[in-house]
Amino acid sequence: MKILPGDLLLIIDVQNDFCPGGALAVADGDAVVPVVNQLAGRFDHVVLTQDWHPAGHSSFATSHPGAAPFSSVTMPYGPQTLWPDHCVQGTAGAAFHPGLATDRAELVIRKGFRAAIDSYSAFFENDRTTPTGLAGYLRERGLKRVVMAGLATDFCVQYSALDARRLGFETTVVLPGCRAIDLDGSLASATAAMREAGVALVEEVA
Ligand code: VGL
Ligand code: ZN
Repeated sequence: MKILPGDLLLIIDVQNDFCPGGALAVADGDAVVPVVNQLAGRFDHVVLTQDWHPAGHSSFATSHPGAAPFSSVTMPYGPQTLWPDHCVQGTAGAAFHPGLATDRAELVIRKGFRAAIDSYSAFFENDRTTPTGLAGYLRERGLKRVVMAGLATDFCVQYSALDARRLGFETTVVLPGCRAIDLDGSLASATAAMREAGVALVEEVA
């Protein structure tokens, strides 16, 4: 993969709760750590996202009496999957994986920090309209391409990649640096949707 000075590496949610042993563990999630670390050393610009929910967040099944984790509800902004409690602000589960090389990151975008709305994408909350500011950051700095990896392929990576395309950025997802939750075929539909939207899916890191 050729990397240019105007490229930004966006590392999505490489946090303890998404790794084996975590509250919302993604199978083999920690396998992305060496891949993203190697990538981070090759980019001039590295940005991290961190899922960062208040206790009692509305995306937690425990906030909806009788609702099971991984079921879906309708929120004022649209459908929302309900998750086990995860990435609660300040907890060990919300911390970055201890092996993640964070030193070269110039910005950390925290998302999902408002109780009433979730945020999968690094660019918009789940209403698809409330911005995080990342698009402005990229534009002000003249960065043209976003290269992504992290967790989970079919949720936060997919939403970030589709939004990046919608905003007009060249977008690449490095699949060996991603792992999926894969709920009811969500990995296959995410891959298809990203390809359809013009996201470049890279199968090899080198
Ligand atoms: C994520 C579900 C809930 C993700 C975050 O990082 O993909 N998935 N919160
Ligand atoms: Zn979350």
